[in-house]
Amino acid sequence: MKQPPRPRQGGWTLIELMIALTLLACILGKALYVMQAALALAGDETASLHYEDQARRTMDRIALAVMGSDRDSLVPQIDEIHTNNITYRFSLGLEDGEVVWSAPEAICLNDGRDAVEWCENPGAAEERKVIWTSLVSPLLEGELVNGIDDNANGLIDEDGLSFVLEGNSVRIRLTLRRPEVDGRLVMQTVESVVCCRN
Ligand SMILES: [Ca+2]
Ligand SMILES: [Ca+2]
Repeated sequence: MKQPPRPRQGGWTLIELMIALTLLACILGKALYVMQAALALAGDETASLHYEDQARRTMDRIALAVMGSDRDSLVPQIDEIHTNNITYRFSLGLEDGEVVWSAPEAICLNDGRDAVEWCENPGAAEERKVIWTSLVSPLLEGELVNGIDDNANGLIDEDGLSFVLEGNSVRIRLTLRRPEVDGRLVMQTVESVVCCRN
C-alpha cells in the first residue's frame, strides 16, 4: 500500500535559516541607516540653531557699537570697499557747548584666532581687548580666495567679518563656522545694515 506523505518535521532548513538571517540583516541595516540619518539631521539642526544664535548675538553687539558711532570718525572712510576692521568714536555728550568724544574703539577680525575682537584705545599703552566670538570663518560663506565674487554679494574674496560703508550706513557681514566631531562643517552667516547716529 502507498504510504501517506510524512508530515514535515518542525524547524528550518539551513537554506531557510540563511535567507531569514539575510533578510533580518537587511532590515536591521536599513533601520540603523535611518536612525543615523535622523540623528545626523537632528544634530545639524541643533548645531545650526546654536551657531545662528551666537552669530546673531555677535552681530547685535557689532551693530550696536556702529550705530552709536560718529560717521565722520569711522576709519576706514572709503565707501564700497570691504574691510575686516573698523575704528570709531562716539559722543559722550556736551560739555560747555562742546561735544566730548569717547576714546577710540575698534572692532576687527583677528585672523590668527578666528575671532571678532573689540578693542578700546587700539595700539595705545592702555589698550583693552575683549573677544566677542572665536568661531569666525576666514572667509565669508561661499567665498574662495581666487579674485572672483563666488557668493555673488558684490565683494571679492571678503573675510568672514566684513564692513562696507554705504553713505551714512555700514553693511556688516559675519560668518561663523565650526567643524563637528564627525568632520562636518557647520556655517552660519548673518548680515545687517545700520546707520551711524551722527
Ligand atoms: Ca563675495
Ligand atoms: Ca572669491
